[in-house]
Amino acid sequence: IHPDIQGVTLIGVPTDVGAGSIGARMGPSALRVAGIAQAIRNFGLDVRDSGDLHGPDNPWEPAVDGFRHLPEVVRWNELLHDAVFAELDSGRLPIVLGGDHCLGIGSISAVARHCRAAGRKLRVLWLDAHADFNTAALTPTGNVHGMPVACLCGHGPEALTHIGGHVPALSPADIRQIGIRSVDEGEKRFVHEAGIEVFDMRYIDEMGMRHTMEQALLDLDEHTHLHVSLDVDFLDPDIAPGVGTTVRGGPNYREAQLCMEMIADTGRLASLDVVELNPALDVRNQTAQLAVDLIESLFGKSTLMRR
Ligand code: 5AB
Ligand code: MN
Ligand code: MN
Ligand code: MN
Repeated sequence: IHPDIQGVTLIGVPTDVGAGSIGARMGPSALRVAGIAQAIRNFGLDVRDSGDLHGPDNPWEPAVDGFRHLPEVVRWNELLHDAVFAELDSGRLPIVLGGDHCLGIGSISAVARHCRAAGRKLRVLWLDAHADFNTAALTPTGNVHGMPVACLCGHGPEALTHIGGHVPALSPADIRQIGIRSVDEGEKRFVHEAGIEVFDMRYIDEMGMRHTMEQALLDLDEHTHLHVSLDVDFLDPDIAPGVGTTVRGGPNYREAQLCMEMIADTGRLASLDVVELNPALDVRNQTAQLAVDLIESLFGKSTLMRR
């Protein structure tokens, strides 16, 4: 992790207002049951669990003007933005326990705002089966968990794009997407147009996870804040069934571990989202346990002493 970090704060965000199925609201509990706090404490870090944020219920309504539950999505993200910004401001590494991936808007807009104020460069690693670059016009579902990257890049409703105070919160050049294997037709064109660097599964198949991560982590320096947004559906559904939107053909256990280990080696991790875990679809909490196992690697757990 980043050498300036004073401690780690867990922020539970029990909602699925942005998702296409309910259950991600139980994600924070499942991660706690899988022992996330103790796993990080084992590195000698000060870990504070700030409990859960309290936001609106999921009304489970159809889309209005291309969005499902927009007011509720906005509210949860405003709350999360403030919580993440406060933790970064006090020198701590926030871990967002989602909740669905619409929460990337509140979390990463706060990270971007912090980086602007602190004069840090920002690199966002978006680990996901999906590009999450839909807009109201492009979305086939209206679910805002398919839109956070577009919103962060300034394409979305004002109430979501301006949460961090600066529009756009991010430039496509700040983002690297890894593990992508399901992108909608219009979304595909828009990702290309925006110029986001995408390491899709074909790239990983052909080049390997090692080369992929070397490319995604290129040009980090001592001033870089590294944010990881881990959508659990990044992982192959054979090892991670507890997600609402499974897509076959994701990274296997060893590939995912290597990905985390190479991020750890940079020593630049400064914030993290763990999202889209849906315990209602899981088997004996195995997906939550796997997420905790991977987070241990992300924080530097390795088999042998490393030089
Ligand atoms: B996730 C889909 N592209 O927009 C859409 O899990 C799926 O945060 C989005 O990556 C998946 O609804 C969102 C079909
Ligand atoms: Mn996602
Ligand atoms: Mn996804
Ligand atoms: Mn999903």
